[in-house]
Amino acid sequence: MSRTALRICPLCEATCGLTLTIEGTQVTGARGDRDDVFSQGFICPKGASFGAVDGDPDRLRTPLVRRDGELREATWEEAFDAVAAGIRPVIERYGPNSVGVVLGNPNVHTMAGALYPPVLLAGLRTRSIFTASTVDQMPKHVSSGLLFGDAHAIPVPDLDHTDHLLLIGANPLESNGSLCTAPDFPGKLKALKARGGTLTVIDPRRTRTAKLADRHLAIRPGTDALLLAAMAYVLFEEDLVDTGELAPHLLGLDELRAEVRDFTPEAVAAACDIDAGTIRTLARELAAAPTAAVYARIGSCTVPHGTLASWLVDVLNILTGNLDRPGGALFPQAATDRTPRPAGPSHGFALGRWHSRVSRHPEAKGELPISALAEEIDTATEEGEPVRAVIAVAANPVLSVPDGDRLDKALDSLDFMVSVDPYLNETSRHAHVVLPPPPPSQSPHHDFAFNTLAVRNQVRYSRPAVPLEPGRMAETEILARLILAATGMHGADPSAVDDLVIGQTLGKSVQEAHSPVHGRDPQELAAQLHGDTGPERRLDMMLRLGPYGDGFGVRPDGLNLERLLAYPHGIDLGPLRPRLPQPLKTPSGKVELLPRPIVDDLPRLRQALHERPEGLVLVGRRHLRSNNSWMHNVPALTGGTNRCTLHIHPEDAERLGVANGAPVRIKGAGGEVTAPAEVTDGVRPGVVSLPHGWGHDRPGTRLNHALKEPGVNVNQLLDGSLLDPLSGNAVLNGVSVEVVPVAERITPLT
Ligand SMILES: Nc1nc2c(c(=O)[nH]1)N[C@H]1C(S)=C(S)[C@@H](COP(=O)(O)OP(=O)(O)OC[C@H]3O[C@@H](n4cnc5c(=O)[nH]c(N)nc54)[C@H](O)[C@@H]3O)O[C@H]1N2
Ligand SMILES: Nc1nc2c(c(=O)[nH]1)N[C@H]1C(S)=C(S)[C@@H](COP(=O)(O)OP(=O)(O)OC[C@H]3O[C@@H](n4cnc5c(=O)[nH]c(N)nc54)[C@H](O)[C@@H]3O)O[C@H]1N2
Ligand code: SF4
Ligand SMILES: [Mo]
Repeated sequence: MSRTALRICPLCEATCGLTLTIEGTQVTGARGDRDDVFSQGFICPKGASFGAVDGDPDRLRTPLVRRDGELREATWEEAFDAVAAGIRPVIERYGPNSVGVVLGNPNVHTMAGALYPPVLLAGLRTRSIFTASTVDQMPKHVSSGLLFGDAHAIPVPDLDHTDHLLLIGANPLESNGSLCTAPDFPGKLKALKARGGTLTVIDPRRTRTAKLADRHLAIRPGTDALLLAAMAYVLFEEDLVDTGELAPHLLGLDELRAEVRDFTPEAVAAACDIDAGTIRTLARELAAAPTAAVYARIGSCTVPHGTLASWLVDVLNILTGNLDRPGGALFPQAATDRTPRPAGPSHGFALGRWHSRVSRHPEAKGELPISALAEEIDTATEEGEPVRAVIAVAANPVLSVPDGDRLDKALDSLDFMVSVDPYLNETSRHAHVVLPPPPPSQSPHHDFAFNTLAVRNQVRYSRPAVPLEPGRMAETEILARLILAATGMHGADPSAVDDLVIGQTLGKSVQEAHSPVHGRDPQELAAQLHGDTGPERRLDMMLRLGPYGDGFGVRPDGLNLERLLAYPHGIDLGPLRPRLPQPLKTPSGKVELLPRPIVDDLPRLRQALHERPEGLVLVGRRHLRSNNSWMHNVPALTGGTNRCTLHIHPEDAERLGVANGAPVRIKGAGGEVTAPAEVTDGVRPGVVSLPHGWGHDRPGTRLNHALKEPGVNVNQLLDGSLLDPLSGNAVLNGVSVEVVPVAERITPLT
């Protein structure tokens, strides 16, 4: 007997609604949910393989605990005993900073990852916090923090309504979008063109997205900040600046004009490999479009001037009056956002409140660069204790961050390590305890993070599609128990964690004048919460306090969990709407166009006008059927064009004597790897491209399919020393490499 169940897809940022076919407890099929209020039936090959991802036989079913050097199956009780026994002595002896917390990408794709890590960090009081953000979007957080006073206030392009999209360093036809949650991103780009709009793509590779564009410019990697600064220059010089309704909310426009003075199109052209005339055209088109949005992603963030590029993206949106207006770039308003407070000055955003111990990297958003994780473990200094224990949740830094070989050794040297991970992989194989979450079909889902980045306001919640298998523990409970074990409350009831958060949140809310529950009794409010589990009660609380909420009865037709459950395909909350000045949290209460740290970093960009490394530079790429480092174990998602090959332009291949399909050695500052060359003019001359997340040939893992075609780890080419200084983000794109053909061994004829 088969049945169907609805489930929001957690496999990328697009958050499509799926209709799963379930036989017994197995997911045997997945199709797009046509009635989903947001995705309306869209699905991609990854979503269609949900059942295979979910049912991968290599997923761990029970905890593993290291005994006599070997990871062995254990009970949950034994596992949490081992966690408490492993972490507490380290904290007691060496202090809180000796415990490193490493949070990986899938935390933004699970309810557990949204609700519990903040409690863990608060409980541990460690400053040794490392997340995937510093190999990804930290520059955008920092620029938003500086411009708007809130690192999480990230404007997203109004894809459904814009007339002109300038898309930089992103390839949504493969990635399905990022920091812009939009199911069917490809369809939205086609619709933009169908309604007469224009698409410009800036990317050193001629990607599938670039092929859709009206104009594709193959920029030299790492130089987007120069290009964007020159566009800002042209807007000022040609009197095209028109901030429209934004004007009263802006601070520093004249100072900005002075700061971009050196970045003339003529001055940046040679560095970017884009001619001055074209740069002027880009600026004029942006200004002339009835509405327009500049949107940039990975290729603009994981570079030496990531924060400046991220800042300039919003500067251009502001100078053309496109920030916060329909068709431009707007701030979404999610159902679980905090109760909006009245507009006005706030505390703003601080950077560098403390520094990493070894290389003195400034913190950003409370995090240290994940590139520095290895050295924080393996290097002693006089300042303080190295990291001696690691708690890794949904993270595979051995493959995702620079210099995995060094990290391998560092992790191996720890006193204690626990991984919350469904796989025994390149990173979790170092753990003393592995706590495996259930597969997504057995987990509830709500997109706390992605709804704050969605191109349309909406809210959806899926309960587990399949009941928890016997012997399984929900990831929410795993993390709650982990928090208790790590903070000296081992063995307490895990619901204590949810009750604590609920008590604190309601306690604060009743004291806030702008809260709908101002002056009420927190206990009386807590008693009104609905939900079968702690996390559901927390979701109910957030919905009720949120911008669309029922305010615990104040707005009777407002949102709460019960109402949301009555709409299994979700509730549409309308298109993005102008919100300024309410989201601003700067000390001035305005958009601070020219923050001090930006001014201080601009000389470095001026210097880049004259820099041009000799030789080849490396960029990454993503394949539609991939997801960072953890989907190469699913046969349905591997093979075909999804391969770990080095894309190289025919001119470069010829000059270097590289033949299509032949192995080449690629050398970088952190090491060298060998991969087959794929000669293609899809990448511009002077640039080679190797995808990340590969290199599955390390011993001691359980990834039977991935092992068959392991690929190589591109991040081994990096030594982790190249960072965007303001954000601590790793430089992963535009790094110098050397490529040499490997002399193929000649097999003697017998
Ligand atoms: N060279 C290069 N390197 C890159 C990038 C690049 O473009 N180029 N991209 C960077 C980016 S953007 C990112 S986000 C990072 C990602 O790097 P990571 O944060 O390390 O994320 P993943 O590689 O996706 O690995 C995720 C881990 O979570 C586990 N996992 C999967 N599902 C779940 C779950 O439901 N619960 C739990 N607890 N664990 C789960 C997987 O088994 C895996 O171990 O990589 C970065 N690295
Ligand atoms: N299929 C699939 N989807 C994914 C993921 C995945 O691994 N596979 N990962 C998810 C994650 S964690 C993230 S963060 C998002 C990322 O989503 P996107 O940002 O769309 O990621 P990419 O597809 O890597 O696109 C980055 C593009 O930047 C280009 N580029 C490199 N250097 C530069 C440069 O200096 N300047 C410019 N202008 N362009 C440059 C690259 O050629 C590449 O085409 O994707 C998410 N979705
Ligand atoms: S686009 Fe992303 S969310 Fe949608 S089905 Fe594919 S992987 Fe899932
Ligand atoms: Mo990412």
